[in-house]
Amino acid sequence: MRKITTLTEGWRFLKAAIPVDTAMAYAAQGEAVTLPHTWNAVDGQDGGNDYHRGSCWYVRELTAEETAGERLFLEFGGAAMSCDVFLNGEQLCRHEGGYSAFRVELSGKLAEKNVLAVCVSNVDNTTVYPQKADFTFYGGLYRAVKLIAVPAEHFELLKDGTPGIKVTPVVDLEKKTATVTVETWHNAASVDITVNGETKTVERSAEFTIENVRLWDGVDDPYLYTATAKLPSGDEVSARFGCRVFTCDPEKGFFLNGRSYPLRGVSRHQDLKGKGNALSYDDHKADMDIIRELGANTLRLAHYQHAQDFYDLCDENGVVVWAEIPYITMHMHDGRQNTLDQMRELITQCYNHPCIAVWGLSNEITAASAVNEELLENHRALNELCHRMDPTRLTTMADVFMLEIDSPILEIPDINSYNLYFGWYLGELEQTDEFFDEYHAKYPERVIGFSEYGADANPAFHSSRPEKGDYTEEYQALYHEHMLKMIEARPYLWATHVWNLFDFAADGRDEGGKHGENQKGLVTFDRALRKDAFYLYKAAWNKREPFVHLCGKRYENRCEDTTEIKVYSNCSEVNLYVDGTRIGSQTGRTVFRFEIPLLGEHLIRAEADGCSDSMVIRHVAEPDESYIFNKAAASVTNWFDAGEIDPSCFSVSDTLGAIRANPQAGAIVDAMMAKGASERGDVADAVKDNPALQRMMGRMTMLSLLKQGGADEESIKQLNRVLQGIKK
Ligand code: GCB
Repeated sequence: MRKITTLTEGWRFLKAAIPVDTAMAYAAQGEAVTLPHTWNAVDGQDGGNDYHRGSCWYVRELTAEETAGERLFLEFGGAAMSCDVFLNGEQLCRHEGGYSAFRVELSGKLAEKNVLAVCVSNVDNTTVYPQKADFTFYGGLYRAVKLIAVPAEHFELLKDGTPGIKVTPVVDLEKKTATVTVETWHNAASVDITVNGETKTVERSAEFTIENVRLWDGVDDPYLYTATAKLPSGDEVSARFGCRVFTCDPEKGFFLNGRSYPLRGVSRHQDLKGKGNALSYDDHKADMDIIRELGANTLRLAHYQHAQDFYDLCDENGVVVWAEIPYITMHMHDGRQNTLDQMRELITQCYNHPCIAVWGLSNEITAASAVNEELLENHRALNELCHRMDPTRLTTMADVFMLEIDSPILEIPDINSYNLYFGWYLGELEQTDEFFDEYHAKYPERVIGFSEYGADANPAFHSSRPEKGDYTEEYQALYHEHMLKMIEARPYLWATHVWNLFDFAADGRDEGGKHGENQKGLVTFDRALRKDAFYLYKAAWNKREPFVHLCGKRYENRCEDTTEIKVYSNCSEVNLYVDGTRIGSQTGRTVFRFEIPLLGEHLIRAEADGCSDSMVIRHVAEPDESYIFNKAAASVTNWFDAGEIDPSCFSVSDTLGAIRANPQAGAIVDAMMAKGASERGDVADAVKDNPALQRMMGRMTMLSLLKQGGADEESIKQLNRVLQGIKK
């Protein structure tokens, strides 16, 4: 029998990079903490990019009885980012990588009274990923630590945090059977393996056939089987598994069990306001409930290995998962081994989860690194490792928008995906459509997906004329309306993932009225508020029960005489009532728009298929200033709309490409941009040398580019005056 004790209580935390002896001597003066714990729950979320990155200690007494013939191990569910474990002052192990589990043996090392001292570090370095990304790299013992006692004959515990059992189901859809291979690792002479009521006694591995197999069929029926392995000593492990077939077609997209099953969903970071990454099972479960409500059938679990509890929840709820390691943004010359270690652990620890469809090799790795032989070799090594360890799954990669589509790196993983933020950071919404059309036309035989897209929104900000960069809830909703249509028109996209389901901690960010948050979430960081865009996807994806949602509930004070009322619903007909009177109905799909006169305060109610939603809005004389984040930019918009522009001459409303096509106008703009770049000391050469970026900027309006670059109103007006002097 295996005895497992979770070491939750009794820890002392010392926020100091001190030697082990000092940590042990001063432990009593440390802060009493319970696990899971991170030291960045507050400073990692409040902006300033100044959260504590260093080495800290967790110390506690360990009174473990070592029974004769037993072996004792410690299991760390996650220690971010690197960890040194000491027992009574002696170092037992070092583990590098903050997101995978590891174990260490204690047998024969225990005294009567013991001190366990664990040094955890999230200090920046050049060998352990991640080092460059926007999310907070929380430090801490943020997952469970367990003491495991097993008999002398037991399943392997040490090798890469293995569960000791590996289950590979291969399904024959025509015959409705599954051949299930169960492999085990242990030090006994034989093992009893049981699958579906049948037990086989073998040395290491056994094969089973399941007739009339019940498939793991995505969100509709995620049926799970269990394989159990038991040694004569009584040590036992088990793994749930699912019988399913994943395939991808370059023209038709993703298939589950032989039927078309477009993967449409979101990404998730594992953190929460006030808690950092130290989440409880209930926190994970609450997130999964939101995902179920949304109706997503896929999750990209970014940008690292998530908690086993969460992969379990995905198994149980039929959510198809993209799993990945934090090989992100910037390749590190000395980080190669760490990428391989993290991938080996990810696959070893997560192999049995039926939810996982693909292994992600890297994310936007060319954002800050050149595509050179070293980078290619690292990717080839990772790709080969994945295929060697797991021939049943595909590999993929999340590519940054400026990675040329003919880059050799795209040929390494089995399938690809792009992160595109046209319509947010740079470029216009439509450039997304054009990008995929061009890619698909050029490489019709390649499988391509959309691994990230999103726009930040602070639900305090509102506008009736939303535009890129205004952080309004309305712009985020419009952005996603465009993307939803774009996606629905391109069934070849094997998977699409909104970035992100939840706002998350990015301590280096300070934008959109909040410090330390990336606000691209469809739901706020504390999970308390679903932004309007959440309901757009719910309307498109959740087929389970009818619902109707009125957009703009937080946009109460409006100064227009006629206002748009927008409704998201999964029903085909929506009725609208103003102050109790039905003013009309619309039939359609997902998005329903009404125009109503705004005279005073009105009670608006939308009804569809027996459900309803209501809100109060009112007419005000002046715009409500509290709704505007960037007041300067908003005034440029107003000025720009005033009709001061002569369309027969150039202006800031022309695209950079059109302006550059005219030698005189082009020279003025180029000189101005070069000056701006040198003043900012920015990566002008990188931009000049990047054809994809150049093409993309060429399609943007000058106004959009200037606003993006933070130009003030006066310089925009000045350039416009100059351009207006040049005939087209
Ligand atoms: C990306 C990154 C992601 C960021 C996101 C953003 O491309 O992969 O980690 O959070 O952009 O919001 O800028």
